[in-house]
Amino acid sequence: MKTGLFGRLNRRVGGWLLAVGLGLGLGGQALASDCAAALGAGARTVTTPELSVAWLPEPSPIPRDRHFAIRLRVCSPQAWVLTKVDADMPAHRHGMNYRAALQPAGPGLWRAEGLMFHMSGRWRLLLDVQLEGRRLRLTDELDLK
Ligand SMILES: [Cu+2]
Repeated sequence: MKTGLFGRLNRRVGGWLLAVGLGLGLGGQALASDCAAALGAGARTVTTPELSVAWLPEPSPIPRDRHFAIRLRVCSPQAWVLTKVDADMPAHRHGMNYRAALQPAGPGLWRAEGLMFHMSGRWRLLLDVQLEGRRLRLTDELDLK
């Protein structure tokens, strides 16, 4: 069991290092910025070697203690599907008090509704994607005032 866990962690770390390397390259930046541009000003992007996910909260910036939605776009040559949007506060070891509802909103587009960040501090957005049985979790962190 332990070797399996460490194996997965090692692969994840390797993937992140590769993602950082690509992100520094012009190609990775172009892919990420194209992906975000389609969502509008203020969109953020999470990039891995295989895909980018751009996301834009509505309203933006994210309000504290109020429901908000997120428009998301998955950019990849492959047909990755967004399967779940969630968030937590790693430093506090808790998640949201609400479960986000996720709906397709066009080719490569999704909309998550019903999120709420109920306190100030560092939140981590959790984006689960799937491609033919392979699953990846992408994360993005932001500070909420
Ligand atoms: Cu907290």
